[in-house]
Amino acid sequence: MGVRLYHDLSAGERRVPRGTHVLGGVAYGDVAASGEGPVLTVDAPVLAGASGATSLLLTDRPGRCGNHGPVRYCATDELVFGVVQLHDGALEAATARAYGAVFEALDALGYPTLLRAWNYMAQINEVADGVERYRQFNAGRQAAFAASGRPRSGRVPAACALGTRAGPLSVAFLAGVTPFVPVENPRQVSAYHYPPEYGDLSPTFSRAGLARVGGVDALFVSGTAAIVGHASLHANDIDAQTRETLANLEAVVDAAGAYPGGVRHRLEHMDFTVYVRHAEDAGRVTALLRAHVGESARAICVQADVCRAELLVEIEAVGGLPRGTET
Ligand code: 3EB
Repeated sequence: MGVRLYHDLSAGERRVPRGTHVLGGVAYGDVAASGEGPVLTVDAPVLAGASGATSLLLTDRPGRCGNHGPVRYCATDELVFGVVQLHDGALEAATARAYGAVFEALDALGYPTLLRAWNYMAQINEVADGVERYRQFNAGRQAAFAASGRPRSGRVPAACALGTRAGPLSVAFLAGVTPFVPVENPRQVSAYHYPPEYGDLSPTFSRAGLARVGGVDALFVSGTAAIVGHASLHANDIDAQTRETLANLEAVVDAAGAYPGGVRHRLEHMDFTVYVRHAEDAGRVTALLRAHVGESARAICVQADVCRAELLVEIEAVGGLPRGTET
């Protein structure tokens, strides 16, 4: 079954192309809720001209949708997209519960391979009970991977983790039945090998995942920032952080293309979600992105806190999926 990526930059009601169905997605800012498909609503303002934006995966036939515990999902024969939101007064425990629920759903439904996760939480850089909330999230996430018998390094999903203005811990995921190829960035220490200075338990994600989705070779590039080795670079310099981020994106896409039998993706043909810590940086970041990948670059731009306090920008990308267009 065909799968398409639909980046909708309009607020208000979603109008998906005729003859397509929402497998799931993420909605930012001011978007009207809709009953169809599991779409995670994220309380983060959309910038650069729009007041709301939605990133959806569309299928040409309706999926089988339902609930498993706190997880809402829609599935095709090869893929399942799901969302879970849990109140997170105690973020580490809430994260372990959320991921535990995701893994239970995947086991019950028969989709063993978690390919991509989107993570959002309020006050991501605040210290609560002596530990930064992002670090609590990492501890809960890693514990849940271990508890489900999944690896905590190597074959781990692509991901992103961002701060919202308010709201519960919110996780969306895409999983499948066949293995995917995890991709690392030669310029960066793997996040699952970050040293303890960034938290006692390291983040459980790959820099990207190559997967066969809807009959095409898709590349899901994780949230990418101005980190080289394991260090954040260019404090307080949005232009330099953006350029470093673009260099990292190029390096990941290159690394993905080096796999035998792998398809070469090009940044020029990918779809982006840009997260800026400060709304006033949106224009600079999107200008630098366009200068790098072309004026027709398709980017959703969102104001969100990034998971290290000194990072001002994070960019994620999807390649290979055909684009849904409005009819
Ligand atoms: C980094 O490279 C920046 O915790 O799931 C990027 C993508 C980041 C995913 C995650 C964090 C995550 O470490 C932050």
